[in-house]
Amino acid sequence: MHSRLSATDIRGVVSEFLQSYRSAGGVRNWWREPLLATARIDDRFMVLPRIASDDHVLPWELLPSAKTLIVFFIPFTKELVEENIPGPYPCRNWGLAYESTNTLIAHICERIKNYLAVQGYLSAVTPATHNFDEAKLMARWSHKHLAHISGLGRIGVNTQLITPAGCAGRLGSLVTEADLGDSPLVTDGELCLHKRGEECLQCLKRCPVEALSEEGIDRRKCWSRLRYNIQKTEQLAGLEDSTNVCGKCVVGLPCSYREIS
Ligand code: B12
Ligand code: SF4
Ligand code: SF4
Repeated sequence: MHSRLSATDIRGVVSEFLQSYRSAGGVRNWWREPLLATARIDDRFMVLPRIASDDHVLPWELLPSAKTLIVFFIPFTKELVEENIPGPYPCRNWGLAYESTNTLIAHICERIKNYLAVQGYLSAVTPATHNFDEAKLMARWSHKHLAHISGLGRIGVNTQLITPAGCAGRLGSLVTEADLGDSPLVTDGELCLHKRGEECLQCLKRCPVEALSEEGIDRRKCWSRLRYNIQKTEQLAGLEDSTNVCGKCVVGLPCSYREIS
């Protein structure tokens, strides 16, 4: 059965799913309402190997019949964002939310995929993370860059995607045969104050290992810190070894958190 679908339908599916996921019990709620954008698959994606990893996968390599990219951002609650501000190490809840949000992203992708399958469309999903080359510290499928192309947000000096709800949260994406068209949330201009020509650069000062500069990120420095945090800090003791967290450069900043109606 093929019917006319739009990004609004998918937003509804995600919102309903999150509501029942939260109320099912057994999971702590670290999340606000997700933001979602779609982009028709066309030549815009050809830029990916130039602006992200040079071997970045193109949407049609994931699913040859793909017509649309769907990308979503799950913003963290104000309480969690504020709890991660003090000190040089992440709070335990930041680590717990990392694990729990990766699981949630996988469930949301599956929910969208199943919903579209019922309408007669195939989809191909990708994981939230842990799909990167540890030598290059780059992924062949970068949600952040896909989100930039789709207009879900813009990349800030902190090298994170800033959305209309802020940058503290996590991203997921998938491709589908359904033609949902373009539905950007940000169409022009930057969301990062510095990139807009205003005074800021506060993110640079927040990094405990000086991994950030105006030129970008020293991935290796950041990675060493994330590994140190999970292996040596008391706050994260007992969490999965793959809990790669710090996040000081996404909290306590003018771009961290924005209320959305
Ligand atoms: C590898 C990786 C890392 C590496 C590299 C980080 C990085 N900046 O890319 C390390 C281990 C350091 C890392 C750290 C963190 N990560 Co990480 N990581 C990834 C992963 C797996 C791939 C990212 C990737 O391929 N980067 C590629 C390179 C090229 O990105 P880049 O250097 O930032 O890109 C620059 C160029 O594109 C350049 N550029 C040049 N020309 C042009 C032209 C245009 C038009 C544009 C747009 C850009 C551009 O500008 C960019 C910024 O400088 C993704 C998951 C995924 N599969 O997408 C998560 C991901 C990026 N990480 C995430 C997070 C949250 C973190 C941490 C906060 C850890 C934590 N959870 O506490 C830190 C933040 C560090 C930081 N400030 O970036 C989130 C980001 C959410 C967001 N709001 O953007 C992601 C998307 C995971 C998820 N599913 O949500 N991560
Ligand atoms: S802290 Fe300021 S300079 Fe850094 S990313 Fe956010 S808005 Fe941009
Ligand atoms: S995650 Fe931590 S170590 Fe990495 S760039 Fe951000 S503040 Fe620096």
